[in-house]
Amino acid sequence: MPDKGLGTARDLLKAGRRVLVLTGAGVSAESGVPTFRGSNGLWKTHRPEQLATPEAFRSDPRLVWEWYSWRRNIVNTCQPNLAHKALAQLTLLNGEARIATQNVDGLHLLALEEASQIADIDPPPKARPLELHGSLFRVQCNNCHVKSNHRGPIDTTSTRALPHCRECGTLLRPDIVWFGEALNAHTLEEAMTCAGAAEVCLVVGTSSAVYPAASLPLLTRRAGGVVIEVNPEATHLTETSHISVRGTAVHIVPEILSQ
Ligand code: BJW
Ligand code: ZN
Repeated sequence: MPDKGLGTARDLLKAGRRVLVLTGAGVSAESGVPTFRGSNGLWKTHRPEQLATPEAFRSDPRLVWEWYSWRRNIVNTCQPNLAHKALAQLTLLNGEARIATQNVDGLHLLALEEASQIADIDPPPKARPLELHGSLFRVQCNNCHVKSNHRGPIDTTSTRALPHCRECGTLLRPDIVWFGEALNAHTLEEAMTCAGAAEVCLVVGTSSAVYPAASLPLLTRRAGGVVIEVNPEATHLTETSHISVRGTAVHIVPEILSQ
């Protein structure tokens, strides 16, 4: 059974240099970004297989782009919260701490950019979050495999109006990892290496229902590290974590990372 100690979590995070932070939709919930599962989650009103699979995109790209455009518009109104900020500080100050996120909202990166600007330092490359499931603000060409940033509005009035590749004219897709698709091999490998080497794996705001992300804390545990979970509810990970702190990201994360 997991211990529920907030104080123990703080002590372990203070002592541990090698820290992997795995985050999910819950870390951005208090910024106003909807989660996927649960009573108010996106999957209550949208079926994943109609929107988050390559088959869905092939059969109705306009519907899929409408959904991503709607989510981009929501995220564009959101700001990093105190949990994103505390985690950005952690990776800025501790060169051996790393964030791996399942989120595609870019809020960890924004928090890092803001923290670096305030501190007037260039963030080290390793402070950049590993974005396991891609980004809402990047697009990808299935033909020439080029990825590019895309922040502007998406015209979803017709298939022809959707974004197309400048090089080859192919319809572009969101740079998101859909169900059944492989994660970027380098990103996943780096996350797995960090997980295996971590003294502490801090898991914030994820239901731990989606693989391979959900297996990262298990790698830490298997290698002798400690798993700390922060979540207002019990998850698939709760029983295997050493410490499970019940509470929201904004309430708990700054507290357990405070010196
Ligand atoms: C708060 C809070 C607050 C609320 N503070 N907390 C092994 C076993 C079984 C199945 C599989 C397996 N391996 C692979 C699979 C298949 C599949 C999978 O895992 N399926 C499961 C559902 C069973 N995985 C895949 O298909 C992956 N690909 C793959 O494995 O490829 C293999 C391959 C190899 C080689 C060649 C080809 C293939 C890809 C997974 C991609 C996931 N994509 C999605 C959607 C697209 C992204 C998008 O549109 O945004 O990513 S699914 C969706 O779930 C999204 C999320 O990133 C992901 C995780 O969700 P998350 O973040 O945990 O959110 P929620 O909503 O579930 O939970 C929120 C939590 O926050 C809750 O716990 C709340 O309590 C909490 N919370 N408020 C803190 N304020
Ligand atoms: Zn192309």
